[in-house]
Amino acid sequence: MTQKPSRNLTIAEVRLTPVLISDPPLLNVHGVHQPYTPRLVVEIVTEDGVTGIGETYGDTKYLDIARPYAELLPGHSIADFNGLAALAQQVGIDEARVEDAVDVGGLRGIQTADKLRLSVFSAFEVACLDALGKVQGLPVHALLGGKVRDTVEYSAYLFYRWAEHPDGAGERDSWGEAVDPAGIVAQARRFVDDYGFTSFKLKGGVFPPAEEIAAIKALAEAFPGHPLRLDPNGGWSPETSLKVAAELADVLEYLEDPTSGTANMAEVSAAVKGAGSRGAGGRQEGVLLATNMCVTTVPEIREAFLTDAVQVVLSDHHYWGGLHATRELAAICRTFGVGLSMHSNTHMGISLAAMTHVAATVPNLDYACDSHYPWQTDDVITARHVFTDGRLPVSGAPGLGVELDREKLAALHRRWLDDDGTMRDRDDAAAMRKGTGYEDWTGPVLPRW
Ligand code: GKR
Ligand code: MG
Repeated sequence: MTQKPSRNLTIAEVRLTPVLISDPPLLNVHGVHQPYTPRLVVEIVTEDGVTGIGETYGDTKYLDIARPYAELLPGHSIADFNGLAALAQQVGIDEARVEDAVDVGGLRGIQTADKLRLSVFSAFEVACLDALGKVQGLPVHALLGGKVRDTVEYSAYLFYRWAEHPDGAGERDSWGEAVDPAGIVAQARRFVDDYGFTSFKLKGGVFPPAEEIAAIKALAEAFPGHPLRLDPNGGWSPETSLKVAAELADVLEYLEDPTSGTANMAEVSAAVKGAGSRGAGGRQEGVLLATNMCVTTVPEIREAFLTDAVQVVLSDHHYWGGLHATRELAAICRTFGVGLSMHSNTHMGISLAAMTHVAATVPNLDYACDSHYPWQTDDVITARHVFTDGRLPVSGAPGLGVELDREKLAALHRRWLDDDGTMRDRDDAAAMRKGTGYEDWTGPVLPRW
């Protein structure tokens, strides 16, 4: 019997389109989101004319890697994931520039040349998976080994926020201000009504801890028994972290990055063992500590796990280097009995599709995933994802199961072209300085409390 000839998997063309997407004035320990944030859309076209798409950060430091990397790809196979990853190592990065580059105050952990490369490579890997899935008539989750669940649960990502950006810049949405417990509970109610989320994460590190404790207690009262998380992005000292942990031990699913650095996290972790409801996950006593700041690269895993600094790691396929790498991280976590959740920051529907596919394949993804998606009104896909009961269905369509809307892509790219340069790099501290009373803001000196 003759076999059908396989189709040509060779990369013919790579297209990179930086865009600016609107973002509400969400507050965090470092400042406030700017009215627009940069993302990069990657398209990979095979010699047979099949196109795959991916998405990642669009700040200058990522574009500076994506552009030379894209030039290396024509002639290589979309199925050669290891080879394509190795090629990324050929892109030279000026280490000094890595340290100097505008960053979001370490909200996503350390900044290294390798992590930048992985953050760029991830979008290309997703685009190749999308294209390969289309060629083979298989969804991305099947290329990763198959789904273990039909829907993926997401949590409501609650933010303290202003009603609008300073000076009325950008778009004004209908969410209004949330700067106190009542505002946070009202925001949570809308998340429940509009999307059906049943677990909640509050971005903290914005107000003195007593106010954030009050907000979590108000959520616990309004939504009894629902999983709650608080994440001040390393804004507290170990002492403050312990006080907050003691106050919230009975209601928190986990406490995320209360303090900065593995050593501080290990100190807090050791002290909260035995205090409260860490047994909720059935593993240990005390408040569980989670991170997307002190374990964001492979070299950081060993110390954090051996010192029991964290009990939950938030994966993120962007900076871990793609969907295969996320599955490797999951295997390491499984080996050490460390739980797995998923991190997010401002993104569009291509990334959400990729997050959902990989989450569907990981048996030990024990927690509802984070997603900023409900805060994003701009997208480049033809049909936006719709949450039902806080969940997204796992697509069975070939590839990612989302299609690029070229008109929307062009419009958001036009916004990037027209920008005077101020929005092309995310800078929450600069945005904060525009707020009334924060003119001298340079970002927090950690610990802030
Ligand atoms: O977008 O403000 C934000 C978040 O604080 C984000 O950047 C963090 O990286 O959401 C993230 C987190 O969980 O730390
Ligand atoms: Mg976090």
